[in-house]
Amino acid sequence: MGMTGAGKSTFISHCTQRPVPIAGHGLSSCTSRVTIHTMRCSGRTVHLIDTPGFDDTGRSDGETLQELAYWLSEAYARDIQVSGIVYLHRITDTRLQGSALRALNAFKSMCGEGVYCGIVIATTRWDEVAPEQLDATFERQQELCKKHWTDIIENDGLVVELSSPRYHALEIIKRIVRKDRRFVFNFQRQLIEEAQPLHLTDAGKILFEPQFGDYTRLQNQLAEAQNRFDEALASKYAKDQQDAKQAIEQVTKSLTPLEADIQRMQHRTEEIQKQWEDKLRKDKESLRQAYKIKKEQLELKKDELAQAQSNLTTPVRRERKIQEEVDELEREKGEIYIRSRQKLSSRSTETGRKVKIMSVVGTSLAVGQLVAAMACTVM
Ligand SMILES: Nc1nc2c(ncn2[C@@H]2O[C@H](COP(=O)(O)OP(=O)(O)OP(=O)(O)O)[C@@H](O)[C@H]2O)c(=O)[nH]1
Ligand SMILES: [Mg+2]
Repeated sequence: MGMTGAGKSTFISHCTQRPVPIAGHGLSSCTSRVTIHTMRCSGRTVHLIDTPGFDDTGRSDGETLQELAYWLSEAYARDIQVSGIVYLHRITDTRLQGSALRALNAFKSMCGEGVYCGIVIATTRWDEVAPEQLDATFERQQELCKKHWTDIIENDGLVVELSSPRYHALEIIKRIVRKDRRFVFNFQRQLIEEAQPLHLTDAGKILFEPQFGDYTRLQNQLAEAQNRFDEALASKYAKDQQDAKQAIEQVTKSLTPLEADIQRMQHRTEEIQKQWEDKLRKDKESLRQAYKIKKEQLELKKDELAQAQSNLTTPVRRERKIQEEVDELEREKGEIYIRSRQKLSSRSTETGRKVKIMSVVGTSLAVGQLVAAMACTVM
């Protein structure tokens, strides 16, 4: 877990030795961001779950928390527990305040103190620290440990510098495997056992505090503007009417997107599950379409290449260019295929929630094999 851009996907890529998937190629249309990546470590199969980060410009925190709620409640319903949490933090960020601090506090509340011992805070971007800034950067990390991470450290959580990213990433995974623990998040208990809507969970309260503040303020402004408009109507004074109307329009413009977010936060688990299963189905379809299109493009390009090769007058340069295009299409098609296998699938709706299986598709295993693997290694 961690803020957007902290290095979560890169961390996973160090572990699995696969490239970080690039957005685009029909993948950008996917709403869901949680992906599963499988690796072997110390003779065990390890499933790494990549999560979206808060404070993403392309998406509200409400949607991100909702996706995490979906994934965590699905896992809880199936008795699948997390063995460890890696929280990524960019050490080059000079300040921890505002939305970043709120996201950290929401993360801590999501875990709950009982899970702190399973947290490894991994600091990234050490390669960007100039030698003359190293001391100051270590000091900053110490300050973070004292000020913001103390509770995690006091409860046996760990802070690791990813200065040799691949080596340290693997060491972290080895430690988690060695400890062989299973955790239930505070967030999971609140969502499922206490049936709390998102905004009343501890994490939701922290994360949405500013939105609720803005919402109340805008609603008051709207009521005020509405009163002014009514008064202007009664006085029949055209300029006042015009001004009040403009104020109403302006407030409504800011209020509408907030309202959608607020509504999302008030959802309970069953609604979230229904919505996300629907989104996953749509994602699956859009990936299937993207794969189909890429395959057709590839076949056409291959035909073009065969024709160019059989035609003796084709310049070598042209033939090479078409070959490059074929290679690129092959790569893109392969990427879509891998990506579709890293997605949570919507199989859960087809199989029913009572069956204790994990509704995921792994990177290198068939669904059946992965389900068996999850049953053995994660439960
Ligand atoms: N120099 C440097 N760049 C890094 C490091 N870790 C990640 N990056 C880069 O930072 C950018 C963001 O990294 P990601 O791994 O995609 O970040 P993320 O946490 O998955 O971000 P979201 O998926 O948006 O939540 C990428 O361009 C990475 O190459 C690091 O240790 N050093
Ligand atoms: Mg990522």
